[in-house]
Amino acid sequence: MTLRRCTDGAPGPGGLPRREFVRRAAALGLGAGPLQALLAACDDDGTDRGVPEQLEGELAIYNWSDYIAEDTVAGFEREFGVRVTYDTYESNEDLLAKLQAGARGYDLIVPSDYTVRVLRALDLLAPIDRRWLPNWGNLAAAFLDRPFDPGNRHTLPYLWGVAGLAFRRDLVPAPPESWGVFHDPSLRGKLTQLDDMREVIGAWLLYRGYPVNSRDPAELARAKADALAAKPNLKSYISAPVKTQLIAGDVWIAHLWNGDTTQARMENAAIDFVVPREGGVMYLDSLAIPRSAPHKRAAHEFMNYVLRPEVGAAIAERTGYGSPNTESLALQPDPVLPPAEGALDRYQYLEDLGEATELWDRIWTEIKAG
Ligand code: SPD
Repeated sequence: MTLRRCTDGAPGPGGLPRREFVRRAAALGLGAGPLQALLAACDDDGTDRGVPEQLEGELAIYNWSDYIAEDTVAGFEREFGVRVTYDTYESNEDLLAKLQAGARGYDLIVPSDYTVRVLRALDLLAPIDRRWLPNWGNLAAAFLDRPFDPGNRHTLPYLWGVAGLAFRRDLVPAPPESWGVFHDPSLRGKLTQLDDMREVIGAWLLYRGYPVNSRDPAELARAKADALAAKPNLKSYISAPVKTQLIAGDVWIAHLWNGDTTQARMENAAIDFVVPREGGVMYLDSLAIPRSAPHKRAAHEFMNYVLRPEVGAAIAERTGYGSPNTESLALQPDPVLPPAEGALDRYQYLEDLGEATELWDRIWTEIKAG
């Protein structure tokens, strides 16, 4: 059993020396408030206890909304006798804010690629113990060993997807082709963009042919101007919950992820999805265990459960996203497959912005207030 002190020599979360923790947090653009919360993120008695042998009776999951099959949790509870509490969020920034505010009861979270990098840099994730994951071998190599977590020491690939445009084929005058569709005044009030800083500013950067992770103030100023020019046409910034408005026809074109669009299409066959010609954002979301998780053994058991072919397939089927599990893909009648080699250059991954996070935060606040 690993016993790692959090409090020796007044260190920060996860046993990092306090000065080193503050240095890394500042490099990530975190201000004084979040820093204080993170400095309080050790276990109550100041230790990280590793993974116990004994399966705990509880598990707290914090996941994106609409990102699991109906019976995944119930099946796990029944089989393992573990009581699960389940909360949802709508963006990586919501997840980060919650953890930064000192939330400590979660055992499993589902951060995206760039957010994993931020959480790892702050030493807020517990290492994964493969001893408890005999189903690990079901994962396709293409989804492992990504730059945000070399060697998958802290994450297990869960689902992948892309951001683009969901639209009502029967209501729009013509299928959208460009992120610039949000500038069309004839569609005023029928358009939404994701309530997600990285996706919205990222989309406007793509529109101008800039890198989606730009740190260049001039490029970011251009993206801000484009976002503000689109704003009068938007009904709102809204993420997954926009599905009901698309289904009802109150929204005709929504900046959305492919899987959520598929879920909406299950209710209304006139809903379609396109990646604009300027390109889209691709992502990989992963299961991870916060260092402060009280039930690490149950968290590992759930991870291993999700890795079962039939459980992973049910999740991918229900959510409409791509599974990184080879055995699950084999069970799906019409699985979402990664773009072909030649089409991959249409997509970019979001990366940790480091010190530029502050600038992006400021621009996003100004866009929302504008
Ligand atoms: N309904 C939940 C969809 C989850 C999407 N993950 C988003 C990645 C953001 N870059």
